[in-house]
Order: sequence, then structure tokens, then C-alpha cells
Amino acid sequence: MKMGFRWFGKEQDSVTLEQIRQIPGMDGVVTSLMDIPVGEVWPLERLKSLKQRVNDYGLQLEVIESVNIHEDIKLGLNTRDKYIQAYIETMDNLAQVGVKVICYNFMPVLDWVRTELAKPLEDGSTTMAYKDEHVYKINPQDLAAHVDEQTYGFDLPGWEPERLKEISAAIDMYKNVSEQQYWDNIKYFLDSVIPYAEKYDIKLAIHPDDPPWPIFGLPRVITDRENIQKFLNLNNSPYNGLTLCTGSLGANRQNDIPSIIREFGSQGRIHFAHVRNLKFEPGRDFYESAHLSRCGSLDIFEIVKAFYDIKFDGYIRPDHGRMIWGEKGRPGYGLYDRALGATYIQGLWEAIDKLHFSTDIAEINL
Ligand code: DNO
Ligand code: MN
Repeated sequence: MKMGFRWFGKEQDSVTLEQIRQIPGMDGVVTSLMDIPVGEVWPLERLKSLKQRVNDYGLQLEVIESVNIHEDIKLGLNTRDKYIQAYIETMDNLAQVGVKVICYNFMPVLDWVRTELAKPLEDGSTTMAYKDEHVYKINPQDLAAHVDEQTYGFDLPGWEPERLKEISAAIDMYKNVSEQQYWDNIKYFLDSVIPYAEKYDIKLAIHPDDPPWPIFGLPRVITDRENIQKFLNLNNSPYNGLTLCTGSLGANRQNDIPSIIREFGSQGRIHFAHVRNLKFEPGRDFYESAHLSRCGSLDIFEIVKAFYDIKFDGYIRPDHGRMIWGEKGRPGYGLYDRALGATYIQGLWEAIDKLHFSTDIAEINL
């Protein structure tokens, strides 16, 4: 396991590389060029200087999150080929600077959805939360205004301002896209890019849909074990893999996360991981808790043990964190709680590793 930390770039993030390098055990940052509009090629020169800056702080740049997929590809429009071509060129450029994994998602129009970005918890911290009734209340036509008012002056990741403005029109475009067609559009994308992923030796790792159920009538398909299997079967190359996000998949209470990790991890199809916890509320509602098992509804020990048992050697990053100690900034992406998450995950890993070897030795002595 290698430890990573999402960083939104010098201009976009209040967390600095100086701070990230001081988190114990941090190997690399997980980042992207946030200002490049979706569908355009990421320039090689920009990537070279990004890599240099990150390396100057003793950190690696081996995982990119995300290279977003143009809506025309998701919709299966005729114009998709030029955007796929741009995607392939971006992959080529990323490979040239040593990137090994690209995280992306195939969620229509919206990336992750929360209905509250700063829900107060009993201890005075705030966190992101999801409530079904709020989603039902929102008219997709008003969504742009609703999201704007909640962003605290930041763009949500994957929600470029130009996409936000056109959000209701974009949602409308999916009226004629059936779920089957959506799967076909994913396959078309995979079959076009995976041969280049193999050529450039760069793994593609799809992020599950978050939350893992349809929102505003839009198809959401990367949701559970069965659909993950279906997704992986669309293209059997090992370069077609997953970002295993425990918080996204974990919102569906039927999902047994450790067993999903064991199943697809042992097939070599998990290339990157997000580890975070959730606290279940009545119905399907939830809020994002601190990482510790005792703070949420997921058993993070069992999750880390599953990664350990499959001998996971990719990057794990803490995903979202709460806002604590008065920190202000991008919801879910403050420094402190994520740093605590990173050290907790490493503590579990170390304990599991040491117990594993002491058990081995005990067995040999018998
Ligand atoms: C949610 C987050 C997502 C993720 C993107 C990846 O769990 O990790 O925002 O970064 O969906 O494309
Ligand atoms: Mn995630």
C-alpha cells in the first residue's frame, strides 16, 4: 500500500504541498489540472512542471483524479470520437510524466451529490451529509442556484462552472438514453481507450457512483458487486479497473465492502482506493463520519484487512474528512481530518502486518 492525499493544485487548494509532506507516511499526491475544460488535451509542459513541483516536496505524482469524461461520450453523441481522441492524448502525456493510474467516473451530468455540505455534529465539527427528502424537494431546474449557494465560493470537484450553468439542459439530454444505451456508451469508451492504456502502461480506475443509486432520474450504474462485475466484463483487460471507494459503495447498505475488495482485488482489478467512513441515518440517509470504525457504520479494520490480504500495492487515500479545529475551506477536503484518516489507515495496516508476521513465526515455532 502507498499513501496518497488529494490536492487540488496551487491555485485551487488552501492545503499546501508543504503541509501535505508533513503528514506521516505520505507517499504522493492525487491531483489534476482543474482549469483545463473537460474534453481538452492536458498539455505536456503543464504536466512536467506539475510533476516537478510535486517532486520538489518529496512527493510522487502517480495517480491522477480525475480526467473527466466529456458529456458527449456519456451520451453517445456523434461528436464523442474527438473527445475520446483528446482523452487518449491526455493519457499519452500523463504516461510520459510517469503517471500510473487515472481515476475517473461515468456519472451523468453530476459528480457526487450531498444535500448538506456543513452539517454540524455533536462535537462541533461539520461534515457533508445526504438526505433523500432534500433530493426529492429539489427541482433539477433550480439545481444550479441550489449548488451555487452551497459551495462556499468553491467549485465542487468535477462540477465545472460552465457545466453547472447548463445543468438542467444537460439533465434533459438524458431523457432518451436508456440504461442499456448507457452501458453501451461505457463499452464504446472502454474499447476505444483501453488499447492505449495498455500501450502507455497506464491503468484506468473508474470511481463508483456516489451515492450509488439514480438521482434526478439519471442513470447511475457503478453501484454494487453485480454491476461492477458487469462493468469489468465490458472489457476484460486488467487495465480496465476500479477505484474502490468505500464511502460511495458503502452508502448502499447491501454492499459488503470487504468481500467486494477481496473478490475484485484478487483478480487484479483494483488500481486505486478511497477509504472513508459513513454513519447511516434512517432510510438511505447518511453523513460522513471520522474515519475510525467506532465513529461510523463501516468497519474500517475489516476494510484495511481485506486490502492487506489481497496484497494491495496501489495508492490508498483518505477520501473526504470533516471540518475540524476551525478549519475553513473546500467541504470534505480540509487538511486535519484527512491527515488523521491517513495515519489511522496506516496504523491499522502496521498492526495487521505485524500480527500477520508474528502469527507466521508462532506457526513455524510449533
Ligand atoms: C467521492 C469522491 C469523488 C471522486 C470523483 C472521481 O467519493 O471521491 O468526488 O473524486 O467522483 O472521479
Ligand atoms: Mn471517493
